[in-house]
Amino acid sequence: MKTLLLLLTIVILSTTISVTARTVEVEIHGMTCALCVDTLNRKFNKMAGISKVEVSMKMKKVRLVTTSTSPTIAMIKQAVLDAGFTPTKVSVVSNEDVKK
Ligand SMILES: [Cu+2]
Repeated sequence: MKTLLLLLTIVILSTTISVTARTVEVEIHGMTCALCVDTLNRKFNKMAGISKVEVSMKMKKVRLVTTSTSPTIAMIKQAVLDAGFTPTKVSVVSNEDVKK
């Protein structure tokens, strides 16, 4: 009985994890105009595991909603570099269910 309960807990927990989304904020250096915003938008919209992209020129930030594990922080940083910008800070702001 105890084992069953434990198993059930694990199943419930893993289900929760699989639907979990992560919000990542990237501070960007070198973003100056609408074209930069567009470039970053297109770059991240092409990446697997990203469900939402918000680029703020005013805040010089990109906010991404991703799956809990992919893409990795390193991949996100590399994507920013590939787009021609410098990621000054990458932070995971939340790791919870997406409210849509
Ligand atoms: Cu620009």
